[in-house]
Amino acid sequence: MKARVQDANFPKTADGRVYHLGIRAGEVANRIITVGSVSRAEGIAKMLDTSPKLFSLYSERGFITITGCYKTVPVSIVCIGMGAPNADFFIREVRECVRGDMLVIRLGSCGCLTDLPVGSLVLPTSSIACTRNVDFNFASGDPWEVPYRLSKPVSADPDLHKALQDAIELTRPPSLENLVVSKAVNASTDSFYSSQGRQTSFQDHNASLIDHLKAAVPGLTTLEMETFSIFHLAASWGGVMQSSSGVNPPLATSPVVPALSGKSSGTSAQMEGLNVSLDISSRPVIKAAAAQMVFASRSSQDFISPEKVNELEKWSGKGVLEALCNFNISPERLHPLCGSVWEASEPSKGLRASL
Ligand code: R1P
Repeated sequence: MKARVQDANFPKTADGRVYHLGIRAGEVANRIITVGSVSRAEGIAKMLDTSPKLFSLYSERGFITITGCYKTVPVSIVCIGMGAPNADFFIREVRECVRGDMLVIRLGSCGCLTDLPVGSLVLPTSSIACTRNVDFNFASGDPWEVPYRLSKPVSADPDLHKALQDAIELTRPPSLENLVVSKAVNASTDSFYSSQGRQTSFQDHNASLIDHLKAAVPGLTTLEMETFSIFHLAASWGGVMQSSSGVNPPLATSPVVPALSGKSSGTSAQMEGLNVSLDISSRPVIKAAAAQMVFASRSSQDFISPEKVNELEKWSGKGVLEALCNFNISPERLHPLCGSVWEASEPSKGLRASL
C-alpha cells in the first residue's frame, strides 16, 4: 500500500482501505469463503458467475480478495495464507469493510489423526487451540511447566455447519460417502511442526503430544492452524463466550463493546465504525464454519497427490459456495448494493429475489 495511512489504532488510507488486506467497503461481500493457498482461491474463483466481472485485489501483505457472484449471489473468496495471526487480520479487517452479517466458511487442508484416508473431508463442530508454551524451557527441559497448552473448545455456528453439511452431501461424489465426516473436533496449532507433534532438529518435547491430545480431547480428528481463531473471533464478536463443555450458551443479553478509553476521539471512531451497535438485537453477527480437506494422514503417513487435491478442492469448493449462497441473510442485514463491486448485478439483471 503506497497511499498514506491514517489512524494508528485502526490504520486505513483516506479512502478507507484497511492496512493489510488493502480492501475497502463495497469490495468484500457478506458471504466469504476463506482459503490458505493462492491456487485454491483462483480455482474457486473460476466457479463464480462470469457477470459481473470479478473484482480481485492482491494486497502488498499477501492477502487476496476476489469478489463476484455465485448463482447471482455476491460472494468473496479471501486467501489469507497461513496461521492464526493472518486469520486475525482477515476477520478484523473484513469486519471493518462489510456492513451487516458475515458468513465465513474456511476451506483448508489438514492432517488427520484417525484412520480416514487422504482425500477425505472433515466438517468440525468445534475447535481447540494447541499452543507451544513459551515459558517452558525447550533447551534443557523444565520440571515446572508443560510444553504445550490446550484451550477450551469453541463451536462452529451450528446453523452454518448444518448448511455446509447439507450442501456437501449434494456436491460430493457418491463414491466418497464414507469419507465425509461432519461430527469431529479440530485442533488449531501455532506451529505446523512442534505443536502438531512433528519431529524436527529442534528440541520440541513433543514425542508424546499426539497421544496426549487424543486422550485429552474426545473426538479429536484434525490438526491445522486457523479454524480456532476464526471460530473464536466469530463467537466473541457476537458476545457468545466459550464454555467449558464446548457448547456455547445463548447470546449474552448485553453486547460486547470494547472498553473505551477516556480519549474522546477513540470513542467517536468506534461509534462511527461500520458495525458497532449498542443494541444487541440489531448488532450484525459473524457465523463461522469450516471444511477441512485431509491432505496428510498422521496415522498412515500418507500425503495426498496433486490430482486428488484438484478433485477434492473442486467438489468441496462448490459445496462451500452452495452453502454460503443458499444461507439466508435478510436484506436489511446485507451490505448495500450501491457502490459495491457487485452492483452490476441488480435484481432486474437476475440477482436473487430473496436478497
Ligand atoms: C500448512 O501447510 C497450512 O495448511 C493448512 C494449515 O492450516 C496451514 O495453513 O491450511 P491451508 O491449506 O488452508 O493453508
